[in-house]
Amino acid sequence: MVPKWFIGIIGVTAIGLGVTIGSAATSEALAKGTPTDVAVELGAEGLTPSRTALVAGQPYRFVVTNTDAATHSFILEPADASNTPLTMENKQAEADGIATGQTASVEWTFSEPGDYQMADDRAAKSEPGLVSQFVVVPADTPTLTVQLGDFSVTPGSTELQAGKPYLFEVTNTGAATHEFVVEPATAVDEPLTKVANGAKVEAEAEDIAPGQTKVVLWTFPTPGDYQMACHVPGHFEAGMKAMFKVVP
Ligand SMILES: [Cu+2]
Repeated sequence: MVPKWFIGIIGVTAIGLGVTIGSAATSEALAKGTPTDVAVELGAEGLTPSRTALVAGQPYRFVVTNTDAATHSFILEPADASNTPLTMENKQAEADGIATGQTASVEWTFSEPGDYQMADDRAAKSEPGLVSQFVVVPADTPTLTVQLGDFSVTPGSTELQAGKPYLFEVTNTGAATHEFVVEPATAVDEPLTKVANGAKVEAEAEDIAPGQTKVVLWTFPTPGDYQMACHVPGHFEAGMKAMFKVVP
């Protein structure tokens, strides 16, 4: 017969252990170079990756799920290439014949920073939507670990440097869906913008589900006061903002 107080302690210890094991496993995994997952949906709407900015020299595993009615292939290649998968030793960055409902994975470490794309090139000629561009940043790019809670923003850093690219890794640690917007300190839902490859890009990541991580790569050309905020209705008012400075 185990006394009730003992069960209580076991319960608490188990929770404590769970958390400890969880975080220890994460740092150990990073040290050993266990790949970071990049979920990719290959659907009727095209290719939707969970991350659009990766870091050179770090291992990734692209977990590609085909939700479309047709069979597709998946390749990683330089931006604007056509059916030219990256190669490493005798390995090619591709997965062929992914049937409807199937998931395939491709593990890859990018040795060089640059502009890349993921594509189903065999279909790309008739379906240009099956291409999605992403960037690989140099290994020494500073990364900010941003946490979105219910209802707070933990910015990771409160002083950044102008003219330097930063990779914001934004994780939703809350129970509600959040978004991540970078804007001037006095603004409300006016994300910073830039033009990249002729298209307007906003400094934000929308629809971040609980537990999900999205990334935003941003360079601040102008010093000043800024904030990271969530503009899901009511969240900003509930405290979802964190101020930071960009110094010259
Ligand atoms: Cu929110």
